[in-house]
Amino acid sequence: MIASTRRKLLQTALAGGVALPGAALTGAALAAPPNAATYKPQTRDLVLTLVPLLVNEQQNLYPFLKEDFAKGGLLAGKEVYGFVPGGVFAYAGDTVRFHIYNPTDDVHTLTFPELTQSVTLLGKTDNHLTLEAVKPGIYRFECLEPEHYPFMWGELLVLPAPQ
Ligand SMILES: [Cu+2]
Repeated sequence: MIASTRRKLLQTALAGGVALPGAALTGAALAAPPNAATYKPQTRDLVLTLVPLLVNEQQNLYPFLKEDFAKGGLLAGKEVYGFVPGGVFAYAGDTVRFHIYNPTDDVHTLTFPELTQSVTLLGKTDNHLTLEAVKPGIYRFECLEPEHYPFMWGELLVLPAPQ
């Protein structure tokens, strides 16, 4: 469906409560989100994958990395990995269950310093971390491996429950 047609359907739906094809949205559903008193906390199952971005093994693919990883180079003693996705979201009261995949051969951690929660992922393994009844805020998560600091991090944004 082209964007302008979709936009017109959405405007019609917002004005008169017409269901959108394939979206099962009605006027009632669009009227207002549930308020905080009626919001039922959910369990959010989120997959994180640990992904190499600029690592030693890529020096033949990206020749500039040889200089970066050399003694005195910009990335000397470091490797750049990322959490994918790097930003995750929940509402207050939700349970957030992370299933983390580490397809690399490096050891990583998924650590929430403020929440004192952490799991270690050996190479080529997966693991889980669950946060119960999260409170509103922005929570940084990171890998504690010194070689991956300060590059490997993300944030969990916990919004106040819908009103
Ligand atoms: Cu790491």
